Amino acid sequence: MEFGDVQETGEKNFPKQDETPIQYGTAGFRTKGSRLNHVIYRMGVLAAIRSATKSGATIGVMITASHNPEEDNGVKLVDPMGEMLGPEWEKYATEVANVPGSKLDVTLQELTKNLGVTSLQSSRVVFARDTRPSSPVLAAALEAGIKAAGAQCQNFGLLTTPQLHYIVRCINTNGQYGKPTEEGYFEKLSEAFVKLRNIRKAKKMKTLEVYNTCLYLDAANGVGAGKIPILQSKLGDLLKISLVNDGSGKLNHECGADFVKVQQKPPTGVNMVPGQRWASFDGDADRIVYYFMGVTDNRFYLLDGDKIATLVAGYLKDLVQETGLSLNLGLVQTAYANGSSTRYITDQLKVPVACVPTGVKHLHHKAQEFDIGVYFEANGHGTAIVSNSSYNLLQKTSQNTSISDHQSEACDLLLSVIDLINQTVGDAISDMLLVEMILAAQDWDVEQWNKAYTDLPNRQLKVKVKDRSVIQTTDAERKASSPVGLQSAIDESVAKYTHGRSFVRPSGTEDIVRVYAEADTQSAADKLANEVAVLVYKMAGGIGEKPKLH
Ligand code: 16G
Ligand code: MG
Repeated sequence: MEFGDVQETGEKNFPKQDETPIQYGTAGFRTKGSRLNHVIYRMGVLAAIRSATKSGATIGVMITASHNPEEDNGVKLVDPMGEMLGPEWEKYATEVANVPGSKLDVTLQELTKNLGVTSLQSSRVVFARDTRPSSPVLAAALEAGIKAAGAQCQNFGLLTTPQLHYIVRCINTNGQYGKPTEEGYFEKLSEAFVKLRNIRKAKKMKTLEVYNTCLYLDAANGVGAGKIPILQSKLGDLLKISLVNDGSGKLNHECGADFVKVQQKPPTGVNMVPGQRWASFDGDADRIVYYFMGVTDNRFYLLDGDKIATLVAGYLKDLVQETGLSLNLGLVQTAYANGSSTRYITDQLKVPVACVPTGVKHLHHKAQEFDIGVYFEANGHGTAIVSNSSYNLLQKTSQNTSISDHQSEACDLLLSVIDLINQTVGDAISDMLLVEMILAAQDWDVEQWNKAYTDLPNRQLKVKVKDRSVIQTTDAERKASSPVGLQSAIDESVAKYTHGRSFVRPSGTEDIVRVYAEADTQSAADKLANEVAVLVYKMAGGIGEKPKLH
């Protein structure tokens, strides 16, 4: 097919800025915002092609670099059901982003020929952006790309990443999943939340002390911050949110879910009082972690993705049981899941656990194997998904007059819980409401929630190497298959520590190798992490300063 003036406009207005190759990684392209003009223009064209291969279904494009520093930016494509771009297309995205400007036309022609695409007239692309200073300019580049390709486009302005995923799914299900607007998103979530909270009130169960206190929320100065007042206006007194890092400060700077999780401390500058319930979003609000300061010991406690996963899985398991239906529920984690959480899920909750490589696409994919699949990365990205057949069965059963009231109520309750969940992708706002609802349902405060199990102390380190691809992994990243000898050396180190566990993997987002270690004490975990970092440095071509043993 012909690409009109796509190449000409690209060369003129969005020329390639440098020759350093850029790759569509685990979460799209991510680098300095100033390098992305041409990449994002071209992704507009690619999204139009993707739409054509999906019979004109709407494709989403989100401009954000999540938890990265403010000067970075990025772009990711959203597939028709609100999932992340099919992994088989990552190579096309990489190719289109990297070809010289003068070869854009021929590259696109070849690609469309191979894909059997002959027209982009009925392609549809919707897009949104986060609050980074570079985002408006990049959004204009994207729009130019979509229009140059001849596709229809709609700009949703400032949205969180999960809101855009939601909207894409609503559009492509003709509104079955909800109304395809930000208003529709808040309506769906808040209606489900209010309903679930009122069911409890009607039953006159215990007073919910936890609800008389407010939730303190660090919004990382990101796009999620601006959404909280909208949510608050819909929830009234059912949940009081006190916002910090509300967008007036620097994005992700010493705040946000990533900072809190990695540093294992509160955002800088906040005044935490023991017993208060705190949560942090990341910059595009697709991750959330909770935390608090112990009332008796003044210590900082983190309730990360693993703790959220166990809370959600435990609650859903009980509810499924009450429905009397035999729906199989499973939980998906990555190697970063704390060993204690995996043990708790297996031994106490008795829910099957699967482990997959890092990256939402792997977790989401695996979770689809269950009737109800809960997935969370330890970093706070996660959600639950329900198969269509299970959803239909629940709907049918809730209206079945020959079952007990208790059973049909449980079905109804579960359907509302499902409405509260953004099934397309991890969503900080939806996860927050889910956690708040479950805490209320259990009459738990954060300390009680935290008591379910005790995290093993752990440590993450980064090692710089010449070429991180020399590290290859297997067994869901839990074992290194290359370089030869590295895994047996890691095994030897691990064997010296009680409850020791460690693995290494090349980062998908930074030019480094990540080391994870856990053990029975913090100093043992630190020491093990250091030992393994030294092994990586020695055996995988470390550069720069050598990691030092504690
Ligand atoms: C990306 C992934 C996240 C993963 C992280 C790992 C998505 C949407 N995001 O942010 O799931 O935990 O990369 O980063 O897939 P790393 O490879 O640098 O450790
Ligand atoms: Mg994010």
